[in-house]
Amino acid sequence: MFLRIDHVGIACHDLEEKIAFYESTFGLTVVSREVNEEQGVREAMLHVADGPSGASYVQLLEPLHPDTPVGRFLAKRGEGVHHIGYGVADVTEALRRLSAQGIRLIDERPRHGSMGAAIAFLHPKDVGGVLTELVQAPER
Ligand code: V0V
Ligand code: CO
Repeated sequence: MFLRIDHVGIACHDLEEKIAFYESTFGLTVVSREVNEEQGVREAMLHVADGPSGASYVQLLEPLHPDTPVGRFLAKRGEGVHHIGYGVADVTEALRRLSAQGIRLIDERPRHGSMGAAIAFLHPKDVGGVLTELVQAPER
């Protein structure tokens, strides 16, 4: 079902500060910066590597408000890994199969994600405490 790890989402208080850290420490490059009002985040994608089924990234996430998924996460747990995003060929089909297996879907239908992707989240309580995101990259 999974093609690759598309990105690791990391929650932080100060996006620009964390971008500077990842650039200077690991030599990563920002390829996209977006505000996603629906998800309540300001986020940046930093390119890590290219593979046969597409690229992988680190996604740095700063909450737009405290009362958002990432805002609540920071208040409860502090900065750190927030979710794993797996690349899939067809997010709608993946949701159908996972739902049939009894996995609780946060999103019944795909949402708008970073860099034009279609995304959907699975509930962490049904994935061993890991917030899991499905990512269908746009056609190129
Ligand atoms: C919360 N919980 C988590 C978690 N966030 N567990 C693992 N990983 C996380 N990131 C646990 C939390 O400890 C609670 O467990 C329980 O889930 C309910 O949490 P809550 O404090 O009530 O928090 P809520 O109201 O935020 O609900 C949690 C969920 C929510 C996961 C349902 O955050 C959500 O809908 N997330 C999906 C959307 C999202 O995260 N968007 C931001 C990334 P206990 O304490 O009861 O045991 S946007 C993105 O990645 C984009 C745009 C992209 O990739 O393109
Ligand atoms: Co993400």
